[in-house]
Amino acid sequence: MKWAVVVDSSSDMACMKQEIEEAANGNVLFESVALKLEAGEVEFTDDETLDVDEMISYLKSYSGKSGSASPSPQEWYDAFEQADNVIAITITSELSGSYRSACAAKDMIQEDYPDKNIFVLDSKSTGPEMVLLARKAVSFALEDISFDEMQQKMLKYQKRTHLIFALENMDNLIKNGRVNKLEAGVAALLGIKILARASVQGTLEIMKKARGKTKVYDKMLEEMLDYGYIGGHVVISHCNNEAMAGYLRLKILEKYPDSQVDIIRTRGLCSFYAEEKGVLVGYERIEA
Ligand code: X90
Repeated sequence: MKWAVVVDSSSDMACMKQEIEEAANGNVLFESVALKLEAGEVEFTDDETLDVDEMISYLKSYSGKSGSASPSPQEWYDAFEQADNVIAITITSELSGSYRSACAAKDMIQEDYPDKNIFVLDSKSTGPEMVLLARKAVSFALEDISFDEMQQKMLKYQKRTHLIFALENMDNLIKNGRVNKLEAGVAALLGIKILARASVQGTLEIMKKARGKTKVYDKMLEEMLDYGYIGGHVVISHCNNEAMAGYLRLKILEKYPDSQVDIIRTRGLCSFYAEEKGVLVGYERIEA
């Protein structure tokens, strides 16, 4: 196998292996490497076998300490070993050790297999923006481009992809130190939704706070348009919020009827941090 595209499970892609490999006619290998969620003695592995609803209801009934863990270098290594050319796409290195783990795995592989090429891309983001990046990497791999071209093209494409999200609850982000407590604090008040985005550096940047059922999603679309969205691909990932994901999709299609808007469900990691009703949107901007 010439190319492998490997993501971590923060991309919500753990169940997409078959679909992606079939669409690529078996010419590209796809793997998702799992992060883990821990609640006391119980551990959830964010792979294709995880029952996300069961995890969410367990966490609802559990009041102790909970957290997450990035994949080990060995887990990345096992995926990297399967191809000659590999592109790995990780959750932002600002919030997780996943990128560092993948880089350690790359060093191990290059000791053992000096001829393999591994490119580890820090998405500076997560969730649906990683879906856009991974899909693009698969399509470049099918063009049979060189390893250097893959790196250049992906870094160029990454400049055009973006992540914006609306959250109703930031408890797990705050408790695990992934967001500034003072900044987020007011979100704890009932009925307030937070609009935030992945900053250029890959940190969580709070933009607005809004009340009301649809207001935050209207603002989200306004921000997307301000930021250069003119009808490219959009991937919406939601945690039990089909209604608002659908609402947003409709609004985008009203404005740009030809755009492709896919809706997927958050899996383990993003369900844990984005929490019930969280909606994450990855989109493409105009060419810089
Ligand atoms: O290594 C680990 O334990 C994983 C830690 C991940 C922490 C943040 C996950 C966020 C998931 C919620 C909002 C998106 C924030 C993106 C900012 C760049 C989804």
